[in-house]
Amino acid sequence: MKTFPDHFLWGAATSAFQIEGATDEDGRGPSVWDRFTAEPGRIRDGSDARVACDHYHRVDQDLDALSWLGVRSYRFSIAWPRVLPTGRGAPNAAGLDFYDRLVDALLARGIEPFVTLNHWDLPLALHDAGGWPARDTVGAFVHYAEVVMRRLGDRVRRVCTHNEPWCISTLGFGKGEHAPGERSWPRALAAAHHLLLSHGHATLAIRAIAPATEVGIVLNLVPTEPASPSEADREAARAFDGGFNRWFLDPLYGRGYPLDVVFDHVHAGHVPGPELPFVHDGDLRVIATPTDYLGINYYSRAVMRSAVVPEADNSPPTVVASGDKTDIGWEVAPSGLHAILRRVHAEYAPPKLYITENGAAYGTAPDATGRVRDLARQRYLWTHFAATHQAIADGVPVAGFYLWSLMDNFEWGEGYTQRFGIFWVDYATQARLAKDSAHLCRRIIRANALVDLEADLTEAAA
Ligand code: IFM
Repeated sequence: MKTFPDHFLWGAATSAFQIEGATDEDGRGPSVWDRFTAEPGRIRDGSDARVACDHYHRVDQDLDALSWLGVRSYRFSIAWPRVLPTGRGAPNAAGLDFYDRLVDALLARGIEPFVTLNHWDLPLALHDAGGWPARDTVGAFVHYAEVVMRRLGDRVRRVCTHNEPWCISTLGFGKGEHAPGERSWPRALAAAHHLLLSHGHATLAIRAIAPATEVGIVLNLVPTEPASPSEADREAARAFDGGFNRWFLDPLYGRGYPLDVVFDHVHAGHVPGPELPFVHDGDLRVIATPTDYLGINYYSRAVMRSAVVPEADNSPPTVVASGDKTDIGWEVAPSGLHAILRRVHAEYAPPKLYITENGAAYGTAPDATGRVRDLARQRYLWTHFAATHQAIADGVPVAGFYLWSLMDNFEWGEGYTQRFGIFWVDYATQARLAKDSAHLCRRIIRANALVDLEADLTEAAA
């Protein structure tokens, strides 16, 4: 059997806005996503996250699910507007208390908390004062990081500054698909820079408060290849890889912004010249502050053909993808996970890597017996575990794997139409139900090894 390293950190992941609900309880302020979901036409099924999975009132039940699963760690995000309702100033005691209790409850169960500070729910007041395109938001984020770490830093050993800055900047400000729904490349680029800059400053601030805590950032990375060896397809792949992956990896690892992509933006009229107007002296040094790990969220790859302009969605434009796709339209490509892990290790060498998210959207519902036979998700996860195992065998220092997601939840612009959970959520009753994939993960986590999938499926079917 293929075993994983001792102390491999098996985990499950969620984010506050996607599961908590209770958006106007206990002093929580509004976030940019509360406003976005209230705007007609923004969310595919017209839904919002005011209730979501009602996790705020069902924490114990969800912690029971984590204990049953046997994970060693739980990655969750803190809602900035719950802690600082207007983004600045004095903390809301009830908000901090909620996460304090969550951390203690996890530790009491032997589960390590992995805290994400920013999983997209920027306090609305901060957005209205300029938001991520404004440099002032950098200081506000550092203040928020300090408030959280002063309270939780004695118990939280892993913290992440931002989740997927590409989504916040590109989907939020460039393509208009996520909050705040703008379509302005100059503002998207400024937002991306301020996210990175605030990551660097917050990393330093967190270290000063909690020196024993691992600090890092989480990027969604998409391995990219040309559809053919033609020069045009290779150029399309270069541009996509540059905007999606290198725009974030290069500055984080001390190389500054990739010049080829800067010139793409100059050529497109997004910035006036090779000098990016929002970059001040010293910024790049701060952004490149060394971190303890890089978190990688992996879902799919991109195969680029020149005639197709990468279009707006959270998925990579797998323009010539053959084979299976998940319900959300993303190609199933476990080889891409192996490829991106190897590449990041070879080219950027973070001291440690976590797969901070991986999972698949399939709508498989409970059958007449109440069982969720989500075979496709089981195959998806198993093949991605296998790709991870191979990368570790190749020498990539992958220290953990977090399933996305613990339970079905509010999938941003897709509303509740996409189910990523290994637990089914019945939104009418808020009942949770372990899918077959949850049972498979439980066996794999217990064995700390890749069980034989086909034998496992036969056994489970018997
Ligand atoms: O649900 C999201 C999550 O919030 C961020 N990473 C990708 C997931 C699936 O789209």
